[in-house]
Amino acid sequence: MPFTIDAARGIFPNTLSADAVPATIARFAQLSAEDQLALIWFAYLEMGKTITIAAPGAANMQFAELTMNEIKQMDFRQQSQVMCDLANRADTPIGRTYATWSANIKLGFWYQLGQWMEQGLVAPIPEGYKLSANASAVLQAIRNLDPGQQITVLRNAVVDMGYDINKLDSYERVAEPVVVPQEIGQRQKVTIEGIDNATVLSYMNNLNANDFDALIELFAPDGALQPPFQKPIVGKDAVLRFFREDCQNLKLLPERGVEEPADEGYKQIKVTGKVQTPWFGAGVGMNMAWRFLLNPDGKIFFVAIDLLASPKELLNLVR
Ligand code: 45D
Repeated sequence: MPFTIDAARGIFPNTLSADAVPATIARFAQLSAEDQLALIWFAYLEMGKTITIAAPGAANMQFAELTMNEIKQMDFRQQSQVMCDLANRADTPIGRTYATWSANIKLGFWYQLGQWMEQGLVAPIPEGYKLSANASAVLQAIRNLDPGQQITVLRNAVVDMGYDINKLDSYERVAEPVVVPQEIGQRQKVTIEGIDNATVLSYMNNLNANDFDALIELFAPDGALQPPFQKPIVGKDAVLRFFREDCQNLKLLPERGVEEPADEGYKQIKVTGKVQTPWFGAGVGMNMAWRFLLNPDGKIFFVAIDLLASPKELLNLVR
């Protein structure tokens, strides 16, 4: 086999991803739980002035409902404790339940808590709460990011909370049900300047249509997908599970790309463009790159998805 996954990760090495995101998350993780919660609250309020989060669907919220109701019954002191425990990744029953949820269920849970905090049903951040100097600096760093990077920081902060799932002996993952793929007649096809590769075009079109069964057939059996700021997910089963759990209702808006031969009959293709998440719709366009490595059969051996450092990177197609 000419390529390893590790070697494939290095294709198109000039691609500048938004390093400010993991750097900000690392600084955030050093803060006290109280500072973390207050900081997210302030960031969330500020962002809310310019962008709106879509309310999660009921199908999504039902999985968090028992826990949400439990929290609603508590007094303010207990509620604050639950939120701090989540930020501290403490080993508590709620922390363990939270750990089993998909990213979207975790986000829906916090969305609801945020609403209840505003309505006075859940303990608010104390009035006049003063962030530590470090926390203020992290908040300022978030203000300086572009909106696509800001929502990625928020998402990562939420996903990292709760007990560490790897420390649980056995558990069942909880994710929202998979929607039916969009009907063929309803589907729109993307066009990408400089790219006519059928695998890449089908990748975009199938993901946009939530057609994960067709999408996974574009991958080689040992193929891998690397989401932004993560390690590669390897093998068709694991990639399909990721699509079903984490990738529903995305909107991929690829714009341009380059295609060139690689060693031993492989082909490398870089595409740049925008991606929208159902949480923010057209309100936030994230600047993204896809770096594909196709095997000689035209199957995806590797694809990395990167959040780009700046809009300028959309035009960076150098090899
Ligand atoms: O702690 O080609 C309070 C892949 C205060 C698939 C709060 C992809 C207290 C392949 C405010 C209550 C997926 C990789 C908290 C493409 C507190 C592929 C609440 C890319 C936490 C293109 C906070 C997809 C709240 C991408 C409610 C890049 C925060 C998708 C809510 C990116 C934050 C999606 C939300 C992103 C953030 C979504 C809803 C970045 C959502 C972010």
